[in-house]
Amino acid sequence: MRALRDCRLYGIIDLGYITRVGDCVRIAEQMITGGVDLIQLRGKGKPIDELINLASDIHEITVPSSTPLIVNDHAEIAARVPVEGVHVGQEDDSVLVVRQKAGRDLMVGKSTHNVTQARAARDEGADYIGFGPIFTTPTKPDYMPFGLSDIGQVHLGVGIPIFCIGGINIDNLQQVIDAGAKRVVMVSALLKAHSLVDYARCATDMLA
Ligand code: 3NM
Repeated sequence: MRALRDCRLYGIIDLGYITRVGDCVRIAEQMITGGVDLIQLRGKGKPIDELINLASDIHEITVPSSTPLIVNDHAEIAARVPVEGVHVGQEDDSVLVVRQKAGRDLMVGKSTHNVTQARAARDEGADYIGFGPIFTTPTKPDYMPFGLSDIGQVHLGVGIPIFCIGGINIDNLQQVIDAGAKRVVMVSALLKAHSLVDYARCATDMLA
């Protein structure tokens, strides 16, 4: 499996953007072809059983390409499907509880929204953090973006991989990189792209 330190572009298959759930495997394939390093399955409000089946189908194609598959929120999925990790938010289970529920020592990522939370997530044992929202995002419209200003600071002291997130697309990616980011998450930009493969290739080239 690809190590986190080698991951630059993180793609999220967010079911909120996908009209046919049956498209998820094809989308994962396109992400892999385009060079996405790490994939998350996110299905807010979807039944766990549906997410278990989807995670299992997607995992069959992520494994041969050594692409880690992370599931959002539910450690219960990781107890049933051998995905590589679980991602949690500030209001969700602690890193320890995630590993207990999953019953194994898998990767755990945590969403953080300021530098203090970023350090706390590291101290709690998170393997990586999301850091955002950098820009206004259609995926989480109620979140107040904080811009580029803290990206430099969070990269100084946290010591685990940091994925900047929130409203990032090809048009603003260079600004995010210039502010100090090495890794980013893209959700809507990738899922709405005319060609997901070409879009992802362009982003991975910029992050290389
Ligand atoms: N988490 P897009 S922002 C899922 O700041 C998520 O923690 C965020 O989607 C955070 O790339 C976000 O479409 C949405 O803006 C990112």
